[in-house]
Amino acid sequence: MSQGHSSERTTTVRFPEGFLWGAATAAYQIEGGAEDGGRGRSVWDDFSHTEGKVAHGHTGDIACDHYHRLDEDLALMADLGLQSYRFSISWSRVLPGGFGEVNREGLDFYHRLVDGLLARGIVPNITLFHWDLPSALEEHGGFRSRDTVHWFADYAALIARELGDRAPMIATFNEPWCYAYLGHADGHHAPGLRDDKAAVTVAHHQLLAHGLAVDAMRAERNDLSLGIVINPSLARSEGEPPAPADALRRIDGIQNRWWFDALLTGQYPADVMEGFGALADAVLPGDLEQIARPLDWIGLNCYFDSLFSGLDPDPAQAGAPGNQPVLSFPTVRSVRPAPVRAEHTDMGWPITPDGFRELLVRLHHDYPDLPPVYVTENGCAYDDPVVDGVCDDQRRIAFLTRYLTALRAAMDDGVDVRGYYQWSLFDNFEWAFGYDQRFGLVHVDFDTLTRTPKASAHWYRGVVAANGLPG
Ligand code: IFM
Repeated sequence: MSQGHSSERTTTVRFPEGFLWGAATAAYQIEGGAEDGGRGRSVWDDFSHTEGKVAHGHTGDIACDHYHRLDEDLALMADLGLQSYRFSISWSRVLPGGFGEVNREGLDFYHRLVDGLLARGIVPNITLFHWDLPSALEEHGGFRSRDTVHWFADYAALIARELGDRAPMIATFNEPWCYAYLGHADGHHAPGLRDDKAAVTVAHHQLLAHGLAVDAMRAERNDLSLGIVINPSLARSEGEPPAPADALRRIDGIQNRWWFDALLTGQYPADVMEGFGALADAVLPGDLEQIARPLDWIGLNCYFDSLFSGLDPDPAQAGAPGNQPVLSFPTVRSVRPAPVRAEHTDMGWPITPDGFRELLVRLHHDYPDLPPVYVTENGCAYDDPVVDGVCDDQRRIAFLTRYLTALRAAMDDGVDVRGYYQWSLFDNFEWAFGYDQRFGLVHVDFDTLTRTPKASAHWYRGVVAANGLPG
């Protein structure tokens, strides 16, 4: 890889000294090695091996084969000049049964990863749960069961004990909204349920598990830097008929306020609780106090504004495909996803850097106790081929330029952002989309597993080195 830009280079958008630049991945999306080293199964193994759940029947069995290519991948990270690497731990690799006997071989993989990062001057940023719940726990009711909350805290304590001395930056959950609602309300993700009450229960139990895990980890070590990763998104009306304001407020409550209110104010939003009614029976006295433990930082995964239209009242359109209510939001039945905008990524996601800035500023204003922020994910899917050894993904560079400019503007507006992680380091297993959606800075050929840094990887190396966007 070329040496890129020097830190002396003139930049148009500079970030504060000490700003941390990284890239992120998740265990099931890259590791592979599904059968290796004593790893237990997870709900994503079961889901992806169920016919019809994932595009083309793709699975994470091999993925990027990161489990077997650790040294090559560490060298790649160093070559990219990454200052930090955010990864998740496969719970079932270290605790095949979810609790009880530790799988030393699995744990050793993460020891090697952490040591390998530190040897290259890269700060590890661990996520404990990125959706791959051990199947053994799903058999006990998964996060629908309060028992799992305690097993998660035990698992967190184990990781703090084993890795916390060298990797103190630990997030409990990644995007608990997705695991709750995509996994349990609309069935698009593992474990594939369609049950609103289960979804709300899982939303709550993840937060409770977070709070217990924070205590359990702090009991192991008092020098950890603990956080959680949320995926907030502005809910907006677009198109005709307009989405009713009360539905947008409810969506905002479920996607955004539920998490931030609980974590930072110790209360769930009253309007959301009222809307949920008996769906929220899992919330017991004392839970909110446990959830609202002080945090060292909060991770935000930001991609796009959520755009909705109202349902078309024309009876002829009532059952038409584009007129379906948003199933993954319990009790929201009067809106549908807005038509895909002209300006979108391969995921069909709108490109909304102004919304990104507005969202950050809003969180800063609405939550006086918002801890320092890391943008733990941001990125885009584009399918650009490798031609003569080059993957010229100019659309990704354009996208990132706009989002990083918006991020810097939000910081000028007062938001305390300490770092930014590009999603993702590699093209990888994009959940129900299989390997169709390519988010990586590094292209992966899923036949040969050859890694090819894209143009954006070279560009990002320059951003990191210059601590800002090249002028
Ligand atoms: O790939 C996912 C990741 O696992 C969680 N955040 C969003 C990414 C893109 O969909």
